[in-house]
Amino acid sequence: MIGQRVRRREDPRFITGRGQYVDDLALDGALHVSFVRSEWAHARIESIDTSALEGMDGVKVFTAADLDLANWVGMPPFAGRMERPYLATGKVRFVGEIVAAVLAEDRTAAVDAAEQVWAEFDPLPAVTDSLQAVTDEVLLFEEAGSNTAMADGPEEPSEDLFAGCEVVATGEFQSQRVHVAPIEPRATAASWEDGKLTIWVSTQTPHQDKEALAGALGVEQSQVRVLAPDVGGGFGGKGLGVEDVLVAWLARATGRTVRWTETRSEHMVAMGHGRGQRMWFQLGGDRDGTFKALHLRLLQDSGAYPGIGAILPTLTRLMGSGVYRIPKIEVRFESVVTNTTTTAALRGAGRPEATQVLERAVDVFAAEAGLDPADVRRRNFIEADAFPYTTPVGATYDIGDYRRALDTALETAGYAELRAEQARRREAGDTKLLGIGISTYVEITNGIGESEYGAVEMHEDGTATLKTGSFSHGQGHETTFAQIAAAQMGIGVEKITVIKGDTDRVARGTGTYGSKSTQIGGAAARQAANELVEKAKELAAEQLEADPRDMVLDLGAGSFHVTGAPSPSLDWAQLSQRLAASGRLGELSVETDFQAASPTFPFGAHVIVVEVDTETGSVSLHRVIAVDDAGTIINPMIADGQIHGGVAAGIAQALFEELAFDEDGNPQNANFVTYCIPSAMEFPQFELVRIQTPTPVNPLGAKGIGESGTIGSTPAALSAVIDALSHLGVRSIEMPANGERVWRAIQDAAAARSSQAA
Ligand code: MCN
Repeated sequence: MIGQRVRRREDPRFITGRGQYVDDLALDGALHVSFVRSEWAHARIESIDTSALEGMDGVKVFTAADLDLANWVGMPPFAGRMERPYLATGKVRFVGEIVAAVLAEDRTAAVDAAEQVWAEFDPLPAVTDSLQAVTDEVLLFEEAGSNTAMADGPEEPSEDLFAGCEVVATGEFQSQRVHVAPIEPRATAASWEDGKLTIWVSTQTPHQDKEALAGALGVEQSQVRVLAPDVGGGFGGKGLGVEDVLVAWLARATGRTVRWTETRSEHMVAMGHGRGQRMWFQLGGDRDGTFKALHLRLLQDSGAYPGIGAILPTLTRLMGSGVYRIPKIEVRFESVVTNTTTTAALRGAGRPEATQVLERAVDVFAAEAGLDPADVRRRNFIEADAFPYTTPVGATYDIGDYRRALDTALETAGYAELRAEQARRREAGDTKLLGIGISTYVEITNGIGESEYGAVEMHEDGTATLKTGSFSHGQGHETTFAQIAAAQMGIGVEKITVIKGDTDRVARGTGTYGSKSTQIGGAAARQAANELVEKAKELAAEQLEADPRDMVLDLGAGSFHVTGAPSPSLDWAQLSQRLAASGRLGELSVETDFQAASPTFPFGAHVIVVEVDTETGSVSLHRVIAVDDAGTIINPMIADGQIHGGVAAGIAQALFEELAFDEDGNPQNANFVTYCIPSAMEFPQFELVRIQTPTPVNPLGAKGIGESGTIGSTPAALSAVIDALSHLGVRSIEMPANGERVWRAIQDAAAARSSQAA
């Protein structure tokens, strides 16, 4: 079962339109909420006039004055300093902040009524850039006295950090703000019955949401049931939001079921954005390519109300050494608030930024030392016999073979031939130049070494239910977790139903983020299945009047017998039926928690080849080679799908996507007409090569795969564009590197060449 390309069991449901998302729920008599959102990025609220709604049939309106909720706190360190009122009070701090909630009997009536709310604002200067925010000239939270939400590390490198370095490569790098963009925007519905809240949320973390909801609403956790039905993607961005709490509160206040489904353009300003980190690097070493010291300065744009986005630089710092042996590393980070949508987690969350800046630094170093970028990487790899390896920034890598990953990628790419083709085109004066980008990465999954819940129970017909505290919102756990349990129990995958996302049916859980589900949720499923097998052996021994110590499970047949004597035997169904007959079937169930010993560190190497049209700046992808190591692979088909999605998302940041704001803080492209999400049309067939270095950290040997593609691909794609133009003198291009920006880089380099010649 482990390592088999079992087809995703959830797909027939999705493909035939039978998925059940929150917005599909038939909730008779529900009120619809429409949020009135600020069109100002930074302004004092002078007044909110709702009088036009008076007398409108079935319409109710709520402003901050009506609420009895304490403020929303994005993360504990920001409590008391930078909190968000659920409905704006005093001032608004970003375009999209909620000013009022309007309820009506149907969705269109709610939207129409919301348009009749009139608020007067007194505009304030907007802080739209982290560089501007850090000056503190305009403050978002006057009482906090600073726009800095969080900062750590020495401001300047130690005096002797680069002592003895023959080369110090320096540069600036911008990991621009991008959208999470799941296919399903957020949607929530809530109703109260006998003091108990039932809330349906499009989320990744049902159990954490239950705890947070209980806290926010001032009720016991037992008074909250969170149900997450099918979720159309989360990519790190879906968890409990202010809107979800408001919907629950409004349902309580009105005594009615209340529901909300985000529109796409609302979603683009209201759900947390990803990335938004500006970085400066100094990488020092010797002319032969050996690294000696690294300094990073990270400036995170947290958006208006700091939350998880503000603490992500700690992960960037943690992964600051990458796959390289760098004796000395110093990192300074600051997270600042700006008058923009709050930043949050997006596939990779803090780790892509580390790989992006480090791989850029390595390329610049290689160029300055006059060395091949692949050779520089090889010279500095942490070698395969060095694990476990602790970096100067405090990460202890479990296991890796970085050299093998790069060699495999370059061999698959045909590196020497690609370089020859690149040279041929340059010499021929071709206007379609070839660029080859290399990236090697290591990332961290199950970052804080969490535990996860798993339970298995047998039914009379020999089928089983597997309950997990992980949550699948596209990853395919219904298939892979069933594979894991089936492998231990010797029954077919189709006999195991995976239950998740219902806090009344699944006792506890942490949800899904940080690509941790397989290594802890999957490991919990395995542990539960194993414990069930042990219980079943005892119960079968009792039935067969044998010594439990002699009982074995024949995994091929899924039946229990005495060792060396295949008959008599009892298969799972027979055993279950016998136990059910005596009212003892309940004994065939197990609940357990798997505690991981530590995080795991998946790694890989990506090679991306692009063609750059020097006349237009247009970039097209020529080849994408991805070598990713996530240890033991449970289902190669699903793992490939994860890499495909991840690689596409990573390349999208490098070449296509960017959320832009004007100087007043107005989003410039908050819809799918102007925000450039690439489609399958833009991508070549991905060439995936798998290597498997099982981790010693869990019995499955599995590390996470959900984010690796994103982390490895962005630097390779950007580097390929710069590489194509390096002989023209182009040294750096900001992301997304495509079209006008590339064309300008070519023109600027030409101008610099001619002014040098003059
Ligand atoms: N898998 C495997 N072998 C491994 C590791 C994983 O077969 N060694 C399989 C798993 O069993 C699972 C899938 O690959 O079916 C992803 O597993 P894992 O790497 O454990 O990641 P999670 O399940 O915890 O998913 C989280 C991860 C994250 S953090 C983001 S962001 C992301 C991603 O997954 N968001 C996604 N992939 C996504 N895929 C879809 N379709 N939608 C999202 O929102």
